[in-house]
Amino acid sequence: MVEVISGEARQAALAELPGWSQVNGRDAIARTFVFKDFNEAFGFMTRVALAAEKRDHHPEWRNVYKTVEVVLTTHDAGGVTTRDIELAKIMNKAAGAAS
Ligand code: H2B
Repeated sequence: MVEVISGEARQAALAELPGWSQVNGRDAIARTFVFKDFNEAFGFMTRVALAAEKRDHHPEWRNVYKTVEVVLTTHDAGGVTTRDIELAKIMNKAAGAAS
C-alpha cells in the first residue's frame, strides 16, 4: 500500500507541479487544463488514459469541449500519494504547450 504524502513533503511535491493545487475539504489535488479545441483536449485525455491504465492509477476527470478538469487522489490510500504526483507530472507533460 502506498503512503499518503503530508506536511512538507506534500508542499515540496506541489511546488514542482505548476497549475496544481489542493482541493478544499478533500485529500486530493486538482488542475483544470484548457486547450485550443476539443481535438486537443481529447488527444490529451487519450494519451493520459493509456499512461493511467499502464500504471493502474486513474484520474477523476470531466471534459466539456476544450476544458478538462482533473482531480487526483489515491482511493485505496484515502489521500494524495506518489502515484498522484507521478500522474500529475505525466499530465503536465502531455498537455505541454497546448494548455
Ligand atoms: N486509481 C486511483 N486514483 N486510486 C486508486 O486507489 C486506484 C486507482 N486503485 N485505479 C486501483 C485502480 C485499484 O482499484 C485496482 C484494483 O488496482
